[in-house]
Amino acid sequence: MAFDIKMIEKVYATMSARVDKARALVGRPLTLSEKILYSHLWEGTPSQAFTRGKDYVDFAPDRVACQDATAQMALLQFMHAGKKTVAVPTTVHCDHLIQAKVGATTDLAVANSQSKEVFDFLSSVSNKYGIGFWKPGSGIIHQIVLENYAFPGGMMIGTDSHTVNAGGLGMLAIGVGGADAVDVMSGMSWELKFPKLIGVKLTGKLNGWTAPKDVILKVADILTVKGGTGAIVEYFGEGATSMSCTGKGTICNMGAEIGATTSTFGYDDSMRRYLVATDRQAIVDAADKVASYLTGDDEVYANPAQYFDQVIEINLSELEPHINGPFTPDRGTPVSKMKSEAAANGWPLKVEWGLIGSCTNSSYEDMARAASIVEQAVAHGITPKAEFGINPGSEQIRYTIERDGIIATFEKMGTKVFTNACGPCIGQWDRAGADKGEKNTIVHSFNRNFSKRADGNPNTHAFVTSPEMVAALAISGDLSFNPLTDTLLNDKGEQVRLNPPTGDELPKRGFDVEDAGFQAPAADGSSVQVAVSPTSDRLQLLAPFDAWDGKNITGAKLLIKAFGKCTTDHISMAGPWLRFRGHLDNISNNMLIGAVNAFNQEANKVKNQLTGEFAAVPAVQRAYKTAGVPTIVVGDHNYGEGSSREHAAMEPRFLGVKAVLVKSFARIHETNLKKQGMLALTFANEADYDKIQENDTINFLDLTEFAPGKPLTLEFVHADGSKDLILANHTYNDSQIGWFVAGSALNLIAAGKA
Ligand code: MIC
Ligand code: SF4
Repeated sequence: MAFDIKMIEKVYATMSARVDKARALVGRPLTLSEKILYSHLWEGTPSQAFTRGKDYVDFAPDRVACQDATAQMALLQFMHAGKKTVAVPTTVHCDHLIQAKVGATTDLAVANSQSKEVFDFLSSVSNKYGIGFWKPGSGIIHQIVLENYAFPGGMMIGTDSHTVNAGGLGMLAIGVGGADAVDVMSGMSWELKFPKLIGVKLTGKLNGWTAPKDVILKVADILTVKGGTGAIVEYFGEGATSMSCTGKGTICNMGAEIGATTSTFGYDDSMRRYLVATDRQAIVDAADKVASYLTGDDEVYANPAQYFDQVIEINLSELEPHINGPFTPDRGTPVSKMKSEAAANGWPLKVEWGLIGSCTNSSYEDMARAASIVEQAVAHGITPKAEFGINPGSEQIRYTIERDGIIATFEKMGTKVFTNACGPCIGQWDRAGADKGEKNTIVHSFNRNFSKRADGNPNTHAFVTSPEMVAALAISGDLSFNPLTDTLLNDKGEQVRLNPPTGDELPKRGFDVEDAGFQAPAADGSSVQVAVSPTSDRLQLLAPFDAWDGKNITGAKLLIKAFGKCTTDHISMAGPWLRFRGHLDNISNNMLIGAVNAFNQEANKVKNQLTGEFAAVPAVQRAYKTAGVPTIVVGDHNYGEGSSREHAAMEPRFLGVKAVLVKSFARIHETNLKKQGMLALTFANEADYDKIQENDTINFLDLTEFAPGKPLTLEFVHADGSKDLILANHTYNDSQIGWFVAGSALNLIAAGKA
């Protein structure tokens, strides 16, 4: 489990040499993001001034991390790559498949028995291929990575969109689909469009009720869910250095919600403190020697407008606590405006549940500050109005907060302590009464609040806020409660005010843990057997997808024209479906069931053009597949927002969808589609979306001339025989066209041609 100091020292040695060279080459000071990017160029990639947002560049990440729900597909693909061990340090974390219901001990035991087959599979594949395995209950992937593996100036990828959390420790950590991870685990380069750069200057200092969470809630409000697409967000300024390392992690974590490639902060004292507290003095020693390379050049931070594509400035001294939602993380409301906003929008004011946890807010500091609010409420004799649940981020955090009495404080208010895992954040929440579909409000410290995400109920209004605000709102039971100005009634009939939260950034007595839950791989895994039962409904070995037949796709039918927001939760829902993440055929039965059909505004009800009947999307698509009819999917902006789950790309591929044509894509989803041999296309003219009709038949006219930079022409034949020619842009380069031709990127690796 130990971090690899030799590897880190090597990264730092390369860094000093390459950064100076790059600075000379581009002829100007460099941002931190550029320093890390240049020092991780794939060996042989020429150092040059890359065009941001345009040039595809090959990189060599230092690490890979996978979580259980995506690792199954990633490792099933890796098994086809024909390698003996992974080429770079890799870990697998069991965190998504554990339900929150009764409380940690029972829930973990249930998960261990219900998902035994999957955990055994992940454990044995890890053992075989030299992968570190973190057992169920050890914690959430991103907290464990921050505690053990992240280091300033490093670059890592992970099969989860919130891999970006490690930016809190000065890394460039990027979420990818499993197929991208397979490239790196197989010893190949990893390709990324050279990102644009957004600078966020933080002035002033957080105070009172305001927390790091509010910084990102504000940034999300400014940039919206697609404002960070294709960009790295780099934070700097006095406000950045004055906050904790885990607080920085929170901010970077939720950068996924604005579509950012990743976010990061320069190396500073907060990182030193965190590294020391997590037993990594050796990294501090190494990093201190190259400290100037681990942050942006002074000129950059003094004149950010000259070096970043966009600059945002936030004064932390004036920032108010925010509550974002419902249904989207970028709808920001400052706490003082909640009363009027909720009334204007008809949001239920009564808070039913407060949940603290998820990879974005489950650090020691988060728990300590939230507990300080609970402590006050208890001391004042205030009875909490809502139910309360917490998920600690890791066993190390749980053990330490138990030792320090923080769990006992939470329990004084009847708080349920769930397993160190994702739990309610990914719909693994067996919430009593959720199936009744009542309109209700919950508040949580997670990052995402898409419809149905936490409890499956489309009428649950989920609001995202800081852990301390979750505590205050759950105690008051009122969404419009403003702890800065309002009072609460105690059991003696007195009006009392809560003081602002307090709490240690790091445990005074250090972290402690008995069994962190790590399993090291076998030194030689060649004799380890990996068994997948052919009758399993949870795991299925993959069969390669067919190569392109070299012809234009003709006679394709429109499967669905998706209306409005279509996140990966809409395309491949999590919650109850997580159990099928290792079985492509079974999980394909959730394909696009959450997407709204633009023609009838209903979810999971589309026309089967062969019969004229309406049915569920997966059923209609299976009917087309059986009839040998190709299909295409049409969508709106930011299609595939959210998760890195490649199931959202593999399912349509598996069921015979050929192309996805949308106004714009979220980054990871676009790459996932390409990797799986699909056509990911965007309207050259967005208004053409309106021309697409329910009974359309589609012919590609020039797919045989598929080439980089050349739009494709699609003919849409309408029911009355009239036609529209629609121009579709794409971002495929030569090697990506190779994936399409071969049927998938993996087909090329397996054939030894990648
Ligand atoms: C999420 O937060 O949506 C998830 C679940 O962690 C996903 C990964 C997955 O779908 O397994 C993510 O963010 O990438
Ligand atoms: Fe888990 Fe939620 Fe974090 Fe995704 S966002 S990794 S589901 S805790």
